[in-house]
Amino acid sequence: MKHLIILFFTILGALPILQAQCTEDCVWPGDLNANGIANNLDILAIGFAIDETGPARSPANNDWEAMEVDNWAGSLPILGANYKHCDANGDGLVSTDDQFPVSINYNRTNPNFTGLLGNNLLGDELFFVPQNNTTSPGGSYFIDVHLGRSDQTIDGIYGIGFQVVFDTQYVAEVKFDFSESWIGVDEEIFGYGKYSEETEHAATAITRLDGTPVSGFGKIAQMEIVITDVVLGLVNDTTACLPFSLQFENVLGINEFEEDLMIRAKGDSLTLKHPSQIVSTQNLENQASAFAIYPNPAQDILHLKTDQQKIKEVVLFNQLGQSVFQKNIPQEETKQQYFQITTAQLPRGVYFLSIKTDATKYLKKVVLQ
Ligand SMILES: [Ca+2]
Ligand SMILES: [Ca+2]
Repeated sequence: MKHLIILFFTILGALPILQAQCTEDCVWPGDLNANGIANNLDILAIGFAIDETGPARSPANNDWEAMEVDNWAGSLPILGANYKHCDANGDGLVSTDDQFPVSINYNRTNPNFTGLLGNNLLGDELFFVPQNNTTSPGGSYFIDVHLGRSDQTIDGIYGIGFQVVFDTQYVAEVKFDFSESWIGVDEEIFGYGKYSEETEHAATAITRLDGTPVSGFGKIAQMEIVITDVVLGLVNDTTACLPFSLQFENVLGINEFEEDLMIRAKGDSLTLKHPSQIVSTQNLENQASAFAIYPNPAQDILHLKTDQQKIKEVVLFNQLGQSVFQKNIPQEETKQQYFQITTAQLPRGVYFLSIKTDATKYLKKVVLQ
């Protein structure tokens, strides 16, 4: 009898959760525009469907599979996807939270996929304005992305998405900042950024949320591309330089009717250098005056102190570009204006101290003796 009971519950446990088999116009969590792929351009759909409500999905999980959902009242103006697709997380409401299934299922495709949306047109409407053309291992490029020029304004844009392609072997992280964007500020817009090594590109999308397009020119976002601590080709060679090129791909700028504005884009090329070149070629000594780094030369302990800025990250690397010490400082900690590194165990010689604060980033040559 005991065995029969165990058998009964074993069979019960193996039964799949009953769910209607989807055969037509199925929802795939993260493919908001129903073109067969989850990617950054799906975020543009949120600009049209925001605050729409309809039947929730059951189960409301994020598994990349065809799910049955009853149709909602509206649909995307041109792509035609019913708004049920825009409710990517299945809670019955379209909100900016529907970005999360896009990130979870990023770049996944289903049998409906026939090709990427967006253009690769060449021109100078969308372009990079690097704030620093040169950086080194462990450093960052800060790159403003501009759309339109004073003599070539962009008229009636509602949303834009694009991918940025570069050599991902050098890149540790990419961050996007939308706080200064002529497309809109604060609650007027929603900005999305995505980077992971597997995607082999950084992707972003910005959409307005109020149904009203804007016209203008200038900065729409800033990208920070963080370079890995060690770059092969710069190790052991203080004179080496490597090109770091950036290209736009799959650009889609749309108006409030979802019509393609055929935005033309232009890439750029930056330079990666050995850290010692950065120190010698840029006047970072002046910048570093906001810091007290002492003693230098140092023996057992190196002290850092700032006047006002809060220290976020400290990395010490050797002349080979190898990180020998790294510390991220949680922002809730209060003593961020003072930090010390124990250097007693390190070989004597020249090092480079990289300090990131809430305001900027510094690189300082230090000597251990
Ligand atoms: Ca899609
Ligand atoms: Ca939702």
